[in-house]
Amino acid sequence: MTGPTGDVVERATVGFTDQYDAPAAGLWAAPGRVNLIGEHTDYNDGFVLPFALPMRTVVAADRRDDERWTVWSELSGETIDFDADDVAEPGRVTGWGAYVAGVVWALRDAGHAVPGARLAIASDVPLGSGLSSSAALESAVLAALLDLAGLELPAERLPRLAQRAENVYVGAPTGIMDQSAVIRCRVGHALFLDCRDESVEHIPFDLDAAGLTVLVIDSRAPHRHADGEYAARRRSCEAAAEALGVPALRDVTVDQLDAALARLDDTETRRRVRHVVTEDQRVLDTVALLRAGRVRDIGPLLTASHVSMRDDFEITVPEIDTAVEAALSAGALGARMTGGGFGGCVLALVESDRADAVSDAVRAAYAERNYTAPTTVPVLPAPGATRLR
Ligand code: GAF
Repeated sequence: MTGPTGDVVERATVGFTDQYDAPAAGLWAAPGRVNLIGEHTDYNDGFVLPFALPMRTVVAADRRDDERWTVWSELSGETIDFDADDVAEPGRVTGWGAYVAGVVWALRDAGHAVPGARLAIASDVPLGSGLSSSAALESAVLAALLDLAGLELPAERLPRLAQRAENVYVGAPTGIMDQSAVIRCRVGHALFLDCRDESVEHIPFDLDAAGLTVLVIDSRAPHRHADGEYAARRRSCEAAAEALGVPALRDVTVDQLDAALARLDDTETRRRVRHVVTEDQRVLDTVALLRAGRVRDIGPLLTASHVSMRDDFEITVPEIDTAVEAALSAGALGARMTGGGFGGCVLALVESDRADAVSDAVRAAYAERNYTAPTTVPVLPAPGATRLR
């Protein structure tokens, strides 16, 4: 997890002044996220339990008098520019700029007037690691544009706007988890989200008090969820729900699972369904344990989630499985891949005094296999998107 150095707020502030020769009107930030548990359940109308990361994307911005948007990003070092025609319909701006243009498009498509703006973007959220750098970018830009436009929308409406930017403008068929996490999470809490009605409960997740640490291990195996595999999993779940005559797989409970599986003749589809149905239950069980203050006891659920993703949903890769196995062998209470899959990050729940030993064990397992060295970072639940000044 390396990237530009120095404070991210400072980098956005200075980046703005350097680019536009004037101070920004304001600064907005949105974090990355890890999902504690509940993977590929969001687009099945199910349950998820993410928390926000301390790594953030920061946008410095001011208004323009015309309908143009100029955007500088430290990550590419480029400045892009687009106008009202480019956001008249999806797809006209491509590359990283599409996430910004997509937000302008989504706001305008929802009937809001969006003023032209100049933006400078800096970020500590690693790209392509499954930590929601896209949702962080969309959500920071959304927060900035709403304020510049003088629009006050209820927080619960914002994730759908950011998600539409990604689904429709960028064209990635993701669910509602990432934008919800990035926008609605609270410090010290995990966000228990019902993806059907978008109701949330902020579940206290006080790792420090429990003497525990969550390590985020970047597998360094690049993760791509805009590609075919994510979309294929989603199609398979939707087809299974249709075959079972339910609106979504969320409507199948673990008690009904065997009967539901018996009605599906394709073994691969059966595995996909089993993952989603059992994963929803694992989220509910995790929430119940956390509500009871039994943080330590969620470890086996995390590991069971990983096994289900590996064997039933088939979205892990060798680097990821190696990291999980090494972490568990070194005493992690539970470990699992987090995010869309096919690379990205693993999270491990560890006794704080075992954190170094677990990190060392993962690095050693990687070295044995000649994988690119992983990075490990201890994280605590951080706040969601906000205006900084
Ligand atoms: C990605 C998607 F963006 C989310 O909507 C979710 O489906 C996740 O993969 C898997 O749980 O992060």
